[in-house]
Amino acid sequence: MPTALEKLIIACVMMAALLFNSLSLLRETIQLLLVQIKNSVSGFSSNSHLHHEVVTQSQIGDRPVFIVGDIHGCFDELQELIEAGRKSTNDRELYLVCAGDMLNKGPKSKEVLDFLRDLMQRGMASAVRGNHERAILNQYRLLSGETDYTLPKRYTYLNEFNRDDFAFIEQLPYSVSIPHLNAVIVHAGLVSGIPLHRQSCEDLCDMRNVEMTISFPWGLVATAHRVPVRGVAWATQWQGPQHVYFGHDCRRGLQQLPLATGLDTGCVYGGQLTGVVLDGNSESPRLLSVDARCQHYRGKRQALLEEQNT
Ligand SMILES: [Mn+2]
Repeated sequence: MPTALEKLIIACVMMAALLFNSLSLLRETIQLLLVQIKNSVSGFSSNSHLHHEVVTQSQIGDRPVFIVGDIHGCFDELQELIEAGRKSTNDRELYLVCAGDMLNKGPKSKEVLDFLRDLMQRGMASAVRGNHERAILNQYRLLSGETDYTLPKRYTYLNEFNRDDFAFIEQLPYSVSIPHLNAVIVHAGLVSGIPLHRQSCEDLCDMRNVEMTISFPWGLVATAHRVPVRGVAWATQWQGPQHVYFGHDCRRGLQQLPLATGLDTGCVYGGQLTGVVLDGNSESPRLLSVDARCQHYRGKRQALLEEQNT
């Protein structure tokens, strides 16, 4: 028979376990609510299935998947990279997946859009949206809302876009999952430990870092940051189970981690356009890059450095 003291200890342990469980449940509920509030404030609908596309094995068939980083209107480099991808697979047809920021900054955004839409209509490609697609949609909203709205200089090329073009951008998902390859593609990043449908759409588009803090009574809490001043590169904290392929972080360039691959190698700034071939038959993913034809766009930071050097 347990003594009174032992009974008290058992009761205390059980109470603590109950309290811990309730707190975990409460934390999860609050997290979900916060994401929903964040998403709805940013104008995202609560239909998470619209945001997260799943591409099945039967859709892809035996085609190798070719995931390409930030294109930013670099149409010629994209064509060259796809050609290199085909050659590397003995001229097999590829299933293209773009990791966001396909448009803006570079010289041929309209050509990239038309090319991708054509591939998608033929079931040969998928793409996620990046922060630049989001910026284009913001411009479109302003354009359709205000009669005398003038596009800022860097967006004047959107005058060539028609309603269907914007509708195409609007339907792009925030993530593409390919379960049979254990792969998920997002533009910017993911917070480890949170299921896809509970992630903030905004963070998927523009996070770079994640900061882990311990707070009472929630325990370890992860916060995503767009500006990489606080925390560390999110990919270094990613625990899986899927391998994440992403873009958005050209300052860090090519990132090769056990469960995450960063593909933005700054083509539009005169760097390279990079893609990775995932072939269900072959052992390891194959990285391919082509050089930019020229420096299509000068980033703010780049311009500052050049000024300091002259
Ligand atoms: Mn981006």
